[in-house]
Amino acid sequence: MSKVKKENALWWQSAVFYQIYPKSFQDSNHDGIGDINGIISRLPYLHQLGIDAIWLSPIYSSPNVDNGYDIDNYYEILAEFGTMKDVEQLIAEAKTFGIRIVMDLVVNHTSDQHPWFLEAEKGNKKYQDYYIWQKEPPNDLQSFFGGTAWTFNEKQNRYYLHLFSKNQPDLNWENPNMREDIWKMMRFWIGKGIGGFRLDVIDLIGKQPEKEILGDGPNLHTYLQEMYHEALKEKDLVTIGETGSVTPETAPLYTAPERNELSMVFQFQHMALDEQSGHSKWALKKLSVPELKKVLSKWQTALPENAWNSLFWSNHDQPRILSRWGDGNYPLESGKMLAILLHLMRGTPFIYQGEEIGMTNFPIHSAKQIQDIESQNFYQNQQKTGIAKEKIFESINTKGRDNARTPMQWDNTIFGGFSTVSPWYPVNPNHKQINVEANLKNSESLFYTYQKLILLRKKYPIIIWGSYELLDTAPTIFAYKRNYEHETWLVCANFSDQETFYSFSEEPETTVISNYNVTYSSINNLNLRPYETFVVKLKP
Ligand code: TEU
Ligand code: CA
Repeated sequence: MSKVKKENALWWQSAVFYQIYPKSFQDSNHDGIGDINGIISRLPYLHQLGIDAIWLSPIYSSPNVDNGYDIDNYYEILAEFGTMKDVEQLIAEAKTFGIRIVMDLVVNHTSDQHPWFLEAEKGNKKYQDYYIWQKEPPNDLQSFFGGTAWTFNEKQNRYYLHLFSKNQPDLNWENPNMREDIWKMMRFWIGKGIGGFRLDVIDLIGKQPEKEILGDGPNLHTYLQEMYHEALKEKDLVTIGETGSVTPETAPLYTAPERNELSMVFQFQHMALDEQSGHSKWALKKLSVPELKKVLSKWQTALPENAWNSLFWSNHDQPRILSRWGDGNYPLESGKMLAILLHLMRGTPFIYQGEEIGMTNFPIHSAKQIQDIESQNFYQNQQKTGIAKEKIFESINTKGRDNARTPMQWDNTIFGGFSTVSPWYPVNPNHKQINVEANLKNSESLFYTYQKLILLRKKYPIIIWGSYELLDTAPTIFAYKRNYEHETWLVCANFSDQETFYSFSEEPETTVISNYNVTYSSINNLNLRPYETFVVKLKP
């Protein structure tokens, strides 16, 4: 197996990405809704953090049934977010900070208000073939948001497929005219100087719904190769595929460079570890640390040398990682532990807005507070089957997507510095303590750990290129080695609120980073405190 060399690095292999959920990042015009100018005003902050690229969740024109993941015009910006001029300015100003803008490409489906669907409904033959229709539902395929995936359309007197809400009809990827329209749209955005695309549920585009084949359909990779040749190949772009169905075995099909498909994928196997297997995400289960070690390590080692992957704890669909797998009694220690464990791995790290300052879940107590369509549907369906309210709220508060979507907490003022008026969704009351300003003032804060981790990645190629080996330790000790050009680093985390004894036989040379501010002169006979985590370079 040939070793990948740092000389051949592509920009996105040494980069750290930051995801922005525009609606909740920064309001600039006092309407309680985040916007593009708000993002521009916060570029210096992102530059201080040290990130290289922003994945921008959708900002296109949208009826907002699924907060922008239902697009009715790919060429227009949602008015409440700003204008195309603002976006051009964002791309240009970000560039002055060395930050690239990565757009969210949502092409598995459109909004039912997209002119293509409206034309299809009217009987326009060309556009009918842009969607997936059936006289009768061929099966009882379920939508990811609950309920049937086949909805009857009165005007057409037949059923159409929607794997998400009924207002998000699935596009028919078998239609070459439809694909040509997508390539054209992608070229339009590439022409604006963006850094690339995050491709929403892209593993679904090869689906064969009649056969209930969704992810990984037979033509999936043909379409991705066509996309590369028709839209991507001339520019040095990053493409990150959101692929819920990907396994370490199928990942190289998307990411092996010679296949000319995508740069990397998001895998979700670690995100499923706190749900009961075979059930939905709402069926809660406690995380097992040994399982987490196993899954993450498998992704570190199973990919061929030339395939690449992403690293993440959170995004706009997931609960806050600190509330999920951190510990409220040790927010700083456990938050730093999670950050160090992930950022010392091989792959491109993604930070979700607010993760770097320790934002947490938002407690929902009434149905009125549920904003997200997935949680709303879940709530209604559960109510119908007579499940106790407390149980429903427990699931929603643990796993609901609203947790990640509360406004960014900039300071301790009434609306958290996000807006001067009452925001579209309440700011988490803990913004009085947890906010950017407080983080920046305190040199021991989580922010500075993230900042340091990003700097370390820039400085030490071992983090980017080193091989990975999970160490066989105590169950709750997550320890691994990275090795590169005769140098070995050891990463060790006590993933537990219990003091844990562990002894390594190796000798440390220097301490790279730690969450208890310790310099480790020996790693024999350690009594590791709750969540104690360190990275040391070993003596050769
Ligand atoms: O999410 C894909 C997806 O499968 C989600 O339904 C995911 O399973 C769920 O959110 C986990 O709770 C993408 C986007 O990231 C999401 O925001 C969109 O709602 C969805 O696609 C449809 O575009
Ligand atoms: Ca605004």
